[in-house]
Amino acid sequence: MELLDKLAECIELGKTDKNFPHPPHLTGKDGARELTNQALEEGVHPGDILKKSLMVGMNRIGEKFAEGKAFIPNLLISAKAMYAAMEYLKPYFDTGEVQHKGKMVIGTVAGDMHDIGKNIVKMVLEGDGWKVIDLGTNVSAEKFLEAVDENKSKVVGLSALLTTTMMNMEAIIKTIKSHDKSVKIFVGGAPLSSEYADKIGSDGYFPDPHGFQKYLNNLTSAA
Ligand code: B12
Repeated sequence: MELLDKLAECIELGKTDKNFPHPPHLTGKDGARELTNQALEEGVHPGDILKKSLMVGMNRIGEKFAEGKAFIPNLLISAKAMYAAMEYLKPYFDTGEVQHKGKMVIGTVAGDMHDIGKNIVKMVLEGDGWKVIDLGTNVSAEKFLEAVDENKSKVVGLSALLTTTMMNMEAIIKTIKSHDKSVKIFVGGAPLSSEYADKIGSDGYFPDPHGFQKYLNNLTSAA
């Protein structure tokens, strides 16, 4: 089996490292940590590891969950394996740049605990020289507003993974915009779309961090 396929399987099945006892058929075999390290050593591009392997594994477990073939503990161990792999990728996204291009506030909206995607966006932007103020998960409109004020940030990123919690984005956008119209607010997360982003008054939707990063770099006023 190809290295990236093996790694995707480890994410899907939640095999964090060699010593992790689950799943039984992979006992004693390399896990997400070892395989990510090996892929990097073999010169596989970190972006490819993320897109062609880690996210593939995450999507597979998500599909199984949707079909009733996997359960919450499965999602949790997959998330744990994903984080173990991301630790190895982080230095590659980190340019060590001291001068910040600008700053932004990011968070997963109220009611939502999913943070893997939001953390990837943060990792990519930080690696590109942005200062990212991460408010974590389950973030209320008031908390977003407070952070925008405190940090004098003109850019905000909202993440949501649930069709129920993406509804909370509109109120958050309204709260921030009614306080300061010039703050640009972008949204992302699997259930979002450009149409929905427009409807709730956001300044844009990006399905992945790289398009977002490109766009932000043109927004010089955010610095
Ligand atoms: C892992 C996971 C969990 C973990 C989360 C762990 C964690 N620390 O994040 C746990 C177990 C906690 C969990 C819980 C639940 N989950 Co869940 N979960 C998932 C799963 C499998 C993967 C999500 C993920 O991390 N994807 C990988 C990341 C990298 O992708 P991403 O988040 O989309 O992010 C990318 C882009 O969207 C974008 N992006 C993301 N945010 C932003 C923000 C900005 C500003 C920008 C520009 C871009 C951007 O960039 C990222 C990188 O490319 C998905 C299935 C799936 N395939 O998505 C279900 C899924 C999201 N969960 C689901 C459900 C139902 C739940 C629960 C309600 C289950 C329950 N009955 O309790 C709870 C809800 C808890 C809560 N209140 O939030 C459903 C949602 C259905 C829906 N339509 O609403 C899904 C789709 C599974 C399914 N198919 O049914 N879950």
